[in-house]
Amino acid sequence: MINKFSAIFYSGVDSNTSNNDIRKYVIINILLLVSGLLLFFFSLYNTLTKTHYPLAGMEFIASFINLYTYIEMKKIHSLKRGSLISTLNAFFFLLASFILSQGADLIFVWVIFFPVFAIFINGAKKGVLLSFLFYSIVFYFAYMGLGKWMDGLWNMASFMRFISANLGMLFVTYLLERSFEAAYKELAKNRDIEQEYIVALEKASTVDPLTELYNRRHLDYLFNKRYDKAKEHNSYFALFILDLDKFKDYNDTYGHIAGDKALKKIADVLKQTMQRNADSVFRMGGEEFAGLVMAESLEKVCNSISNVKANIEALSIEHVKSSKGILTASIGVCVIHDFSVKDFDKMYKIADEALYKAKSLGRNSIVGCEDISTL
Ligand code: GH3
Ligand code: MG
Ligand code: MG
Repeated sequence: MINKFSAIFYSGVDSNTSNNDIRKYVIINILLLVSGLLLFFFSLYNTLTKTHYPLAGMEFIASFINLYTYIEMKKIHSLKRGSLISTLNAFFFLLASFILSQGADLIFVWVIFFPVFAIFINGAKKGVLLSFLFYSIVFYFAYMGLGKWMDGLWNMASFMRFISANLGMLFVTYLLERSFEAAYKELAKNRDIEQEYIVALEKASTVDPLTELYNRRHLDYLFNKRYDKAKEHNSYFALFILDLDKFKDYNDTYGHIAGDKALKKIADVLKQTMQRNADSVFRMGGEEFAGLVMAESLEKVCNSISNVKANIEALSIEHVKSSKGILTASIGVCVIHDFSVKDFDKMYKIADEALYKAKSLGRNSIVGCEDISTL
């Protein structure tokens, strides 16, 4: 939660803005607001007490640009524009006040802040280049002022001290920025890794690893969505449970690995057959699958489910212990057309009972498709 005080320099940037950009954004705001206010104060001071009009006028203009950009940044969050305006502003204002003041009242010490802003806002490389450009002008004028500034007290020793202080600040700021950049890069890398984990976890929590069908947990979620959609379109809505016949025998005869392969093939058939609703087939566990079907007539619901059974048969997976000699499935269905009660458990129970009936009727059959249930 952002409190009012910290929001002065930070206000709602995009949630996918990088940490490094957020830092820049905050520094730009600090520069714009603080220097905007300071400049305003200086321009008043210079007008009222010093009658140093050119400087005062310049300060007033700079103050206006700073404060205007500060307010605008809160609305449009344009880092590019903010960086450009604040950097140009710092560059020209500091330079102009440095040159115009001619060493008076030590106004020129403010130039020591240039690298702090230039580097933090524009990054290490660009910031250092800008600082060098800035300081070559500054040092030139400082050199030209030798023996003249400060009533002639400005000498070679003060010039050298001035240079070392500024370059010292530049160097320290550069090192700081490089450290920040390295740290933020590391953070961004970690964020990417976390993102990958989240995607993998999301998948793991909804998808069955063997068949890549959605799992039981996801059925609960999708049931609600599909139910609402069917209700909206006043369609026929079915939940079916599909259980492979004599699959224990299949495993015992052909081995567990062959069993897994068969499960994958069946899953692929389910996906293909139900393509129109590809995300509506699920592996419930073991050799049991489920599906959600939505269609405008009962006939279409039944056709769709019959196709599933027929396509499994068409695979012709050998199963010597089954009565047909191939792997088959039994399917129990619950169809509704009255949407006054939303009850997954009840639909599941009806479909499960139908499945039990299909098994007891000799397997390889569909039960419940012709009857419309009320919940
Ligand atoms: P029914 O026709 O009555 O459904 O008989 P069934 O043998 O299919 O039923 P049962 O529930 O007794 O057996 C299910 C078998 O499915 C037990 C187990 O060997 C097998 N099975 C369950 N999960 C897996 C799996 O992930 N891989 C493999 N290969 N087999 C599995
Ligand atoms: Mg079975
Ligand atoms: Mg079973």
